[in-house]
Order: sequence, then C-alpha cells, then structure tokens
Amino acid sequence: MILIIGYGSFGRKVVNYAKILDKVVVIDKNASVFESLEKVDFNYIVGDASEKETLIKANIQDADTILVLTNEYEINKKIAELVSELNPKGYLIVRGIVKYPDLYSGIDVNKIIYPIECAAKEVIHEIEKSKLRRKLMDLKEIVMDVKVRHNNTTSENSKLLENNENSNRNVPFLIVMHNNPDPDSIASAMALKRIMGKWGVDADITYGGKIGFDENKAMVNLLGVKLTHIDNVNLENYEGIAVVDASSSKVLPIDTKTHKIDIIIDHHDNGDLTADYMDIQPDIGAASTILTGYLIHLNMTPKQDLATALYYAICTDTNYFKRKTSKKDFEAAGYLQDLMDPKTLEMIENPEMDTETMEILATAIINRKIIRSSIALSYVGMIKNRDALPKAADFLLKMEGITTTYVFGISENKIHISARTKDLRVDVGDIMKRAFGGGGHQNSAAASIDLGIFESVSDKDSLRTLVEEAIQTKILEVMGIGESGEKPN
Ligand SMILES: [Mn+2]
Repeated sequence: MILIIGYGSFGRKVVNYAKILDKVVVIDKNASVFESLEKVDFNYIVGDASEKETLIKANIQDADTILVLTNEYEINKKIAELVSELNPKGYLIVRGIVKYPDLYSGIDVNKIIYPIECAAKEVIHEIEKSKLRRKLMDLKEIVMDVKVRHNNTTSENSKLLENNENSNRNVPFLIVMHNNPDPDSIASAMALKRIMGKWGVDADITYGGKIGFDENKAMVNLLGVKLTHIDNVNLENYEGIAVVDASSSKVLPIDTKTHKIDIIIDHHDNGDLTADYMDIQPDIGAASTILTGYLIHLNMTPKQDLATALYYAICTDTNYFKRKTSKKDFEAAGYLQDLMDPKTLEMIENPEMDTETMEILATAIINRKIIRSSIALSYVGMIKNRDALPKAADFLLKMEGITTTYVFGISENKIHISARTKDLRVDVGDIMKRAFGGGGHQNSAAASIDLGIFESVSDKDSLRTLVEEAIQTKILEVMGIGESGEKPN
C-alpha cells in the first residue's frame, strides 16, 4: 500500500501515477479537495496527518511507501517524525524546500524531493536539446550551401569533367583528420560523413602522416573505412572542408592559410583555426562523444561499424575512462555499447603482431641492460619498422621492478629512441628533449638523431658498441646518473 499525505496539485499528480503501481490511500485535512473529483478510485481519509490517530486510521503500519507532500514544511516535518515512529520499516519520501536543507535532519527519511527543482532541471535539459537542435540546423545549412556551390561549379565545368575521368568533382566535401590520425579522428570523420550522407552530401576522408599503431590499422581494415592520403588528394576538387578532432593548424596536413575551413568539430582547447561552423567542447574527452550526440539527436542510430568505431574512439581518447572523462562521454559510451560489435572491438584492441615486431620485442628483452635495478636500456640493432620501438619500450616496462625504459635502434641512417616511464619523478619527455632534441610527454617520449660519423662504421659489432655506448652515456648523463648507478658529484 502507498500512503500519500497531501492532495494538493503535486499530490494529485503523484496519486495518478501511484494508482497504477499499488493500492493507494490518501490523507488530506481539507474535505473539499476530494469533493470536486468525478470519480474516486482510491481510499482517502479527511484528517490532520500530524495527529497520530489520523495515521493509524489510515493503516499506516501496512504502508510500504509513505509520501509526505503538503506544501507546509513545518507540518511535513511533524508528520515525518510521526511516520518514522509508527512505521519505521516504510520507505519515507518527503517534500523538501531548498531554502531549509536541514529541515528533516535527525529524522529517518529515505528520500527528500524538490518538485520545483526537478521541473527546472527538466527545463534545462530541454534548453540543452534546443541548443543542439539549433547547432545541427546551422551545420546542415552550411553543408547544404557547400552542396549548392559545388553543383554550380560542377555544371560550369561539366564539359571539362567529361574529359577528365579521374576527377573527384562529384564529391563536394573533404573531411580532414589530423596528421597520424588516431581512433577518435577516424571515428569522428566516419560519423560526420554519415551525417552528411543523410543530407545527401557526399564526402571523402583524408589524412596526413601515416596510420601508425597496429590497433589503428586494424580499426581501418576491420571496419572497412575508406581513407585517402593527402598526397593523393587534389584539394581543388572539393568545395568544402571539414576538420574533426583538431582545431590547430599545426596538426593538419593542409595549408589553412590558403584553404578556408567550413566546419570544425573538436574537443581540444588550443586551436588557432576558425570556421563558419565551430563546435569545440574542451570539457569532453573525445570528439566522438560530440558526434555521437549529433547522431542521437538526428535519430540516426549508428550501424554496428560506426558504433564500434565511436565506442573504441571514446575508450582510447579517455584511456578507458581513466583520463579526462565527462558525464557525456560515459553516456555516449553507454549508448554505443549496445550497438557495437564486441568481437570486432576485441580484434581491433588485440591486432596480430607481425614477425618483425615480435623479433624486436625479443631482442629488446635479450639485450636489456638494467641500471640502478629500475632503468632498462636496450639496443635492438637495425630495424625496418620503427613502430616496434615504442612497443618494445612499453613491453620492457612490464618487467618486474622496471620503471623506466629506453629502446633504440637504427633505421634509415638515424638512431631512433623510444622512452617510457611509470615513475612520476622521471620526465622522459624532458630527458629526450635535453639529450637528443626529441620530445613527448612525462611518461612517453621519443627522439631521432642522425647516425652521423657512425655511418662509416661498417662492422656490425663495432657499430653496436659505439651506438650503445653513446646513447647510454648521454641518457644517464641527462638523468644525472653515473654508469655505476651512483649520481656523479
Ligand atoms: Mn580526440
């Protein structure tokens, strides 16, 4: 049984819903509130609920839930006291007032509700929705404008087009990802392309640098994402440019001085670019979260491939929710989790390792030199695939007792060094910078230096000794550690 005390406008609403759930008994001291009812399909008692007798008459001991909803707060408090005394097992919900947050202190109340605040929150939620609606209207307008401009130029050049089979002229938009695109940029580009597609506007996706990391390659291959390297793109063929997961000219493969950007959707706060449409939300952990919000608002339930890409993107950009993660990132990931394909995700996260990488990992373990029992240095010799170095540096970090790793090898007349640490007192970014002019973060960094005079050394073993010596000495010097493991004076 649900006992509801107070049959005002709020109580009335609650009674209407509660009737569906269970038998309802209502108490109100004012008989007239019941008289106006056409049909009364619940039990009620006219009386003062702040008096014990009234509550007993309503069989308070049988109530599973008791709601105290009058708008007289002192009376609510008195009733709550009585209720918790007469039916301590019942779930007690009371109406509160923000002005007096301590009103019910000392009383065993299960839940205090603030009806006005609830309504206000809902309004705010609607305002947010209306803002997003407006944003997406603006986005659509810009996309459609580009399409119109594109159609005009295309018809002007139609004769030219007939003679040029390689022309991309029928695709108006180019979505540009940052150099060496990561999962967030790839997924965001995929989502934006889908959205444009829904509006009847085609887009190509391009990137600069390379798609590094086996996980990213696996993502592109397994999800069948069509990407074109910027070197194979003729920018003049496109009428509009959209940029995702970036807003800084430094990380883009196009000259932003000569090419106008129409759309920027990003979550970084260090941007220097502007566009007709800009949605930059630095509080959010991944650009894919912003685009997931777009898809939801547009009623475009993402298909499995896109859902998997967006989910993986949010996971990696927030480092599996350990880095900067907002409520919206969690909500988007929760929404996508039901739509993505866990098997594909598993394959993306654990891509097959090529033989060379495995060999380099093995060499890194065999060749390791341990300094001060926590620093591992390892020279892996000549390598074809530089991506293996950071993997080897990560891998060595898993060894017991090792907190800082440096793995280096030679490729294309350069010595490449990858450094990792889980020791917060060590800043490998700074060490790589000071030692070799490299860079990175506190916990992961890299550097490349010319082989220089070592290039003339043809004997493999001598080269090994020289390179190993030189790199090791420099690193330890910058770290302030002598080879014996002691700090030099
Ligand atoms: Mn991102």
